[in-house]
Amino acid sequence: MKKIKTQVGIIGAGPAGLLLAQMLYNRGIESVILESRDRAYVRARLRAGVQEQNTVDTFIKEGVGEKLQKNSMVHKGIYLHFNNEKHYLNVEELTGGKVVTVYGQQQVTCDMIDIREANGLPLLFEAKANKITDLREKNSQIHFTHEGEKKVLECDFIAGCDGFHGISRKHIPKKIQQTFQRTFPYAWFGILAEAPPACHEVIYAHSDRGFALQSMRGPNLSRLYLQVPNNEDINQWTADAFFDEFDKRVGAGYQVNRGELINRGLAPMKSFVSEPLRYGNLFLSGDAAHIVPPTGAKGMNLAIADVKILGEAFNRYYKDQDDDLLNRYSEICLRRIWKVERFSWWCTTTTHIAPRQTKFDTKMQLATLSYLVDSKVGGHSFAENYVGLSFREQF
Ligand code: RFL
Ligand code: PHB
Repeated sequence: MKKIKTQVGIIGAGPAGLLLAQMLYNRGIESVILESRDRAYVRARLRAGVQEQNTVDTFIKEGVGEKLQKNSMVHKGIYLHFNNEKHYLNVEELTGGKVVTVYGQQQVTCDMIDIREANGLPLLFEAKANKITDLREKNSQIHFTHEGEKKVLECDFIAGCDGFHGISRKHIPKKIQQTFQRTFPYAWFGILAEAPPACHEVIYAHSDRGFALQSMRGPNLSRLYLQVPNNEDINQWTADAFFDEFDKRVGAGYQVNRGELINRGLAPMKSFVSEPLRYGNLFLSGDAAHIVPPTGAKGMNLAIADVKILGEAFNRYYKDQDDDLLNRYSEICLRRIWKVERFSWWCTTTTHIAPRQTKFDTKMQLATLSYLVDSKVGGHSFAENYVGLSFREQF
């Protein structure tokens, strides 16, 4: 069986795995990325759009932010629509100057793949990790299949960056692993339309008909979402039916710009955390350890926050033989993870209509939204979370 060796074996070429590999490269640490999907699939996967300042700063600092700086859009606030009224929350003002950046996860993933390949560094596509062994020994092994052959990657450490459906998390023994979860009784039907966004910033809309969200991926690309039942057959929807429903939900006279639908997908909504993030030589990062419902745009940002700490922890280990940050990795990340889980759960339950919701529940949602736009304190708390919690308490 073919055996390769590296310092850090990374499972998964999503934003978490790719950024970690880049951080390690910048610090002179070797890594190999194993990715089960093919290159074209990974490059085309449409997902997140809104990046916190922390995330953008990290991409720039690690040398993968050049295209992002040229082609992204800065958003200084959000529109909240409810009760058929439009309200603006000036996030920049509420946070003393912080903003978010709209640049597709798909684009930043492509940028990181291009940079890794241009540097001639190992990134194996169609390389599926099947099993991990010897997690508590000096060296651990990832057993994977590549080019029809079974192979082994031997490493000092393994970074499980293989998303929610990956294999890494399953290697933490049940007697030490605790999981916490909540599924929501609705999903997001998301489309990408060839049409200029009718509003230059993101709109979150509460309506009796269900939630709607307008975002974008460029000056001529609208990214729109509608709350739908979990089992919705999204292929039944015509483009016009989608846009008609969208306008009704956003209300306040809003009219979306219509165009050809170039992508459609159904995203389930789930909150999930697995504790701890470490077992022996295995470290989980990103969706492999936790997921949030997409309302509030936190999933990728949280993945990047984990990696920022893990990359630094590996650096201290290899540079100074200091394993203190590796030992505290799980605890440090979990403090942030639970705050972000709370925000995403709160954004979701405040703006979506649950199947058996009462009129009282709806009044509570509307009062909460109204408090956000009428009270400086309410707005401030939302804005602080939306732009991304500070890292100050963490290292
Ligand atoms: P990923 O991106 O899922 O990458 C995991 C990678 O691991 C590979 N893999 C394996 N490779 C080898 N062997 C195996 N056995 C493997 N098993 C899996 C997979 O093929 C994949 O390439 O996880 P990562 O890196 O942790 O990144 C997490 C983010 O992708 C995710 O949190 C966000 O997309 C969530 N999200 C959003 N996050 C934001 O920060 N801002 C947003 O605006 C935002 N919008 C969204 C979102 C997610 C959405 N969906 C589709 C759930 C909007 C939507 C609709
Ligand atoms: C997106 O652009 O895909 C997006 C924007 C805001 C969200 C979630 C997703 O809250």
